[in-house]
Amino acid sequence: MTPPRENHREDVIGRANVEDTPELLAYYDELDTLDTGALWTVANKIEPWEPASQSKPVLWRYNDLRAHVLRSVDLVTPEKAGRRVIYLNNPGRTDVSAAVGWIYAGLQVMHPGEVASAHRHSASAIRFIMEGSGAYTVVDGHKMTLGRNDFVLTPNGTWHEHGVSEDGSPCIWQDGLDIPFVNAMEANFYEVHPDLQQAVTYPVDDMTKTWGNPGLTPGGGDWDKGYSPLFKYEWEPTYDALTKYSAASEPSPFDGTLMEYVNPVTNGPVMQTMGASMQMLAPGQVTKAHRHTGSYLYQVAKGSGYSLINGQRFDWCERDIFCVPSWAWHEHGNTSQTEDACLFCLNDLPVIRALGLYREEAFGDNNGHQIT
Ligand code: 1HN
Repeated sequence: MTPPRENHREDVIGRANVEDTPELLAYYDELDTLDTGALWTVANKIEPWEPASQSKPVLWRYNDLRAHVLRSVDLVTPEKAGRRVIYLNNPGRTDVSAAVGWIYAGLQVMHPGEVASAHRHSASAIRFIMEGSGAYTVVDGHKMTLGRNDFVLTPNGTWHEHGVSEDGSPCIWQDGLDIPFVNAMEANFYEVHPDLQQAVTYPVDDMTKTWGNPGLTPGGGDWDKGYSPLFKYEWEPTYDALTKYSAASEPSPFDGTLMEYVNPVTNGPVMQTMGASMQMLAPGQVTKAHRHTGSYLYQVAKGSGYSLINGQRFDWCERDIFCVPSWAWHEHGNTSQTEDACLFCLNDLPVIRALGLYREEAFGDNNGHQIT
């Protein structure tokens, strides 16, 4: 797939190429006793020619996971477990419990009438509702009601708790957090709410009603936090926007019709560390392959199709989750000739972009399609 480049050879001039001798090995041992090392022994590893992701491309089929997630209800209580979650453990990232790159994700279940206690931490979260009715989240006193394909932000440092109303049905949602990243930065704090529950101090869904009106911003409304005041992003307006945008524009050859969720105050990402987008693939649409830096976790919000990731094919349907590791070639196809397909994507692009690390490349050969 990736055509080998001439300068990928390890013996190229300017790259470390020192053979072990008894004298050198003894020298390395001496350095080791002083908590030091010779750079040329690790240089090629710590300075790869291009990103070499530890993460594997993985597809998590909802059909396989759903029953296991539901079973946790009989096995543990929210009081004892804190949160009832089955997390996505990428085989290349088990050391940091990540789904891909530095992103954690899990499937959480709650039954009607259940409430999980309030807490806050330095990690930020995006909760995407997969099934059920009556789910809600309270963030710093703002209560958001949540339906299928809606998502809610619980940003860095905000008190948050979740529940499902008595008249609802069992709910399953995807939690996506930047925990591995915040831990890698060694900056994670965690605190339980002193009262275990927080008071709802604003009208229900006030943030959506205030900040979620297209083309309008509240008079005198000020907001200077590092995350979006629009705590909840709803499916209906998202799907409506994609439908209109796709009718008025040519799709990107790589992404189909893609829209990024934004903070309405800055037009930038919804949070400082994690961003989100929704992309629509028209019936029968097949994209060309490209790759870019950043880690991406996809959730199939609607439809069915497939993705080729580094030459491997993954067939997906609604509610499946799959990841595209940094710098992995990927292309998508909608296998339905009548229905569109929508992919929700959680990513670390805000970090990648803010640090000037974004790079993108189109697959040049074979008319832009990977050879499988
Ligand atoms: C968390 O706060 C939630 O609030 C879910 O529901 C999963 C995983 C690790 C750390 C915090 C939640 C989490 C989490």
